[in-house]
Amino acid sequence: MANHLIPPGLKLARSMIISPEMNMLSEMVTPWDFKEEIDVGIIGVPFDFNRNFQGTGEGPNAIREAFLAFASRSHDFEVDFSDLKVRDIGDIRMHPTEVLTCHSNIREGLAELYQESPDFIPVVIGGNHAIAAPSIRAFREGNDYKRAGLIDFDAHNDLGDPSFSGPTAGTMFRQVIDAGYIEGRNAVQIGLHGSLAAVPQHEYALRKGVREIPAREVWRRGVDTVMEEAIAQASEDTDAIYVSFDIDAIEDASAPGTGVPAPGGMAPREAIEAVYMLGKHPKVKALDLVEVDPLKDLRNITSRMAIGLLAAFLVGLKERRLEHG
Ligand SMILES: [Mn+2]
Repeated sequence: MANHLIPPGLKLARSMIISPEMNMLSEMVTPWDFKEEIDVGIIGVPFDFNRNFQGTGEGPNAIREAFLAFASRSHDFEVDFSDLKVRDIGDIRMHPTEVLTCHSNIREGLAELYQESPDFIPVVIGGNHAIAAPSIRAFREGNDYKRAGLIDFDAHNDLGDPSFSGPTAGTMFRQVIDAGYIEGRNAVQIGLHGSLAAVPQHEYALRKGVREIPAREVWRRGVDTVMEEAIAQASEDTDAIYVSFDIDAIEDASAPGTGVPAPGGMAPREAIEAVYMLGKHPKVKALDLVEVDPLKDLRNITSRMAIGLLAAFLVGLKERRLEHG
């Protein structure tokens, strides 16, 4: 097992829906033996250091539990992705007190996986959004992409100045843009909404060429149109796209279990369609799903939303495999 990786924090129990007619995700997503060639590897990052109380460290296990209610065929897309090999790689080991040790474990653990493993698409499950910085650094350092794009779904810019608050869940995109891992003109933020917008962060986005697509623009112009534009911008002169999905991009009522919710976000249907399009696109090489906080959740709505997104991504990926191999 690679450095800083420990076995999954939760082994999936057998689903209560036991039927030979259904291929439940809980049966399909088994632990990885680190040898088999796989399509998707799920990596838990139970990181939740923040100045206020959070339960995002419980996110990976809550999402693993939510697998129990899903099967591999999508009614909406009329696609069965049961022949994709999706494996649970395990969790990145966290340090109980040292934030920066957690960050370097994420960066080194993921970079090592990228370097040593055959091609697979990592789905990194947080954890709070701060993990996107070490995850993107690893994505760049562990692969030989010349340039990479970023598509981020979020209620907020997360482009705060780290010299004020450090490597938090509000500064990580500025960290990776300033460090040259992503060029601003290849970064797109989708689903921004509500009135919790910091003016200097918006100005930074304008200065660096980061495209902002508010949730309002998604419903007014349509998800297909804005996603085509987002993919075009993240693809221009790049050979890979990293997708980061902060669950707070979605309307509060459909994702209540998160730290900084705001009303008026993307509709679940729009988010599902967007992630499906990204699963289908050959340049998309990594996905993170962050900010699910089961301690704030209601009836696991938010964990199920996360699986809904993951399932749509897998549907897209299945279609990508059919088209491009
Ligand atoms: Mn965020």
